[in-house]
Amino acid sequence: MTRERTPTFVPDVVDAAFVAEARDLAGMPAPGPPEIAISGRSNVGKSTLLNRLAGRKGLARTSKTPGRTRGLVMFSLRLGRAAPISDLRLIDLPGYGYAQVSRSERQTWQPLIEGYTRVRRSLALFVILIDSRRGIEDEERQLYEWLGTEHVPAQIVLTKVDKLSATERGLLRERCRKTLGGRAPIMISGETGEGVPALWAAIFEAAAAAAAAGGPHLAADPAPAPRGPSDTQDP
Ligand SMILES: Nc1nc2c(ncn2[C@@H]2O[C@H](COP(=O)(O)OP(=O)(O)OP(=O)(O)O)[C@@H](O)[C@H]2O)c(=O)[nH]1
Ligand SMILES: [Mg+2]
Repeated sequence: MTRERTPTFVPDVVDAAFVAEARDLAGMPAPGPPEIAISGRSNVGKSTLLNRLAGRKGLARTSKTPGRTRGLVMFSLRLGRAAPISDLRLIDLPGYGYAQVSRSERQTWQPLIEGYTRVRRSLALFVILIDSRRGIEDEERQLYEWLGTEHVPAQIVLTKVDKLSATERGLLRERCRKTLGGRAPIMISGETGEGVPALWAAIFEAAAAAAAAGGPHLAADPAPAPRGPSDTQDP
């Protein structure tokens, strides 16, 4: 079953600030407001989308050079009174699948992403960005399934849809539904802002669900590391 979400609105972001960049789990700030993690391949548009959500062009660094975000970069947002929540955090995750990032560096940040995802009690929604021109590949499918086994709420977002025709969008949406099931993917352009209200709706829904559940997702015991998406992410 797929569910369409009615686009609501784009909240006023009254304050947006860099909090920290963590290169390991010990470097993460203490949990606070609900966290929305933004993941995806290098160059998919994570930082651009984060800036769009924050309503600030230069908050997260964007680049034509893939693989620039190396740590886990956290920003805090304070929302205007019309929004259902007042505070949240956005996490810009390092991009995967970029061959030029050295192996040793990959070995550092893949456990970082997995560790963060599994133990972070304040993680409310894990957003997987997919370039709409590439479509879903094995990495995304495995990541999505792994998040399911970890009980982490996930949302697929197709980026750069400004580059697709209406026909291409229709075909892609159908393909995603068939391949992934679950929630309908959200089609977004970080450049034009198209689809951003639907993502806000998903964020508010996830934050409300996390609050109703008494906090975050039910993270599994962090001790023994299971097979994670890193097993398959090397290009
Ligand atoms: N046309 C179009 N271009 C986009 C969109 N989003 C991002 N871009 C462009 O894609 C490139 C990469 O964007 P980033 O936001 O830096 O991508 P990223 O996923 O943060 O990349 P890494 O941090 O290197 O993993 C930049 O040149 C952006 O201008 C979009 O929605 N539409
Ligand atoms: Mg980036």
